[in-house]
Amino acid sequence: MATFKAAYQVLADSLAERGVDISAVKKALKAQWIETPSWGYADSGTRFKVFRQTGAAHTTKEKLQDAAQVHKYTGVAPSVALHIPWDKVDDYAELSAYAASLGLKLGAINPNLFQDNDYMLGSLCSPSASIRRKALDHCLECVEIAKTVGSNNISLWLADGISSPGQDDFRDRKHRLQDTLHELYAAMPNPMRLLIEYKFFEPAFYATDLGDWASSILQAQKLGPRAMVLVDLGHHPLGTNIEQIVAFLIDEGRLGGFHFNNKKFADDDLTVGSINPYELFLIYNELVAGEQDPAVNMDVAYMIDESVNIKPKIASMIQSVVNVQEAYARALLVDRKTLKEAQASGDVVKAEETVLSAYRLDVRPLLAAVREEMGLAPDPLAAYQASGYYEKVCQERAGTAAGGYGFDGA
Ligand code: PSV
Ligand code: MN
Repeated sequence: MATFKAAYQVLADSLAERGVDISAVKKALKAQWIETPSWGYADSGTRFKVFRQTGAAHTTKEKLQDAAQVHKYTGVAPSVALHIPWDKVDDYAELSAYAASLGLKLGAINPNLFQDNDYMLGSLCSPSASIRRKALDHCLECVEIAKTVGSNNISLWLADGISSPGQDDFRDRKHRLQDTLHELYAAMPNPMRLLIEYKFFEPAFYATDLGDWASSILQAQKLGPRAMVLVDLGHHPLGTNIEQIVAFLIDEGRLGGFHFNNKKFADDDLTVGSINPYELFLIYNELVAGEQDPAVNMDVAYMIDESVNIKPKIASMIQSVVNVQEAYARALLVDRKTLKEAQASGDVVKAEETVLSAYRLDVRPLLAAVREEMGLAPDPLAAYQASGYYEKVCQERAGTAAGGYGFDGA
């Protein structure tokens, strides 16, 4: 990174030649906001094994301390999502003040509807009215927590589904969900939003109640304008064109949230951009196209939802944030005028080359220059690794009780 200034000048000159307003690009990059998840700092793994890491966070306050490191070195990760009850505390106002003392805000509140034995047949879709009530009460508890900590997002991943054909009636379940979500939505004060996440598989073996973006948007449209769809990159069948889903959701005014991660096979929760950076860029290409369209109104909560199993958590989170920044920077540099002209004239090669040439740009010197203007080190990962924080917490946390992600049997 020592030489980033010379490389930045070359890039800046070529962009200026193209008529790019570099200060506007830098302004957008400085305003980027990427939330990180409390659970991404704790031990996690698969149902087969959760490997314990000495440096991983055990308590919610430790998770916040680690998240503060990610923000300290990247400057664009100022909020942290909570998962309840993994992050249950007696005093949420005190937790919020603690977060503020670290320079953080508390972000999306995630109810947990998947780790209670009562939910074997479902939570908000359960055939049992009393279990639906229990699940709903937990969601309402999360609304109260959101009010206390000043969060405007309830992020709902519904693990409900059925595991054998014939087990339950699809349409009855859909109606039960409509009713329970209706009550939840009614309890959410404006401007609080319900972000409805979908996932096509897991944990049910046969069908999932919110398995795709269609099932999420249908519910959102029935609820009202503050019910939106949340796209988690790991929740689609292989081969799905996620950028097209993103474009459609933007067009419908229903893209409310993002969970960035990457997958090779399924919901692997890998470091963002580690497997398919081109897909990430193409998604950002749609996001920027929406942002720059005066006819479009976008309010998207961008979050990382990763749970790497063997890499150190903070370092991976910094890699993810940086990869998201790079995807955004490249998408901001797509020559949209040329792209539109090529699309209109049917020049397929030129259109593709226009997109690809932005993807091929090395935007690291640009981001280094942006960070320098923000008073940050040009290379966040190197700066964090040189800080000695990880070695310090490894010593401090060695031998403390394992906790965190909440998988039992680990
Ligand atoms: C489910 O796979 C998910 O993506 C949801 O967002 C959960 O809340 C999160 O992961 C943590 O398990
Ligand atoms: Mn998710």
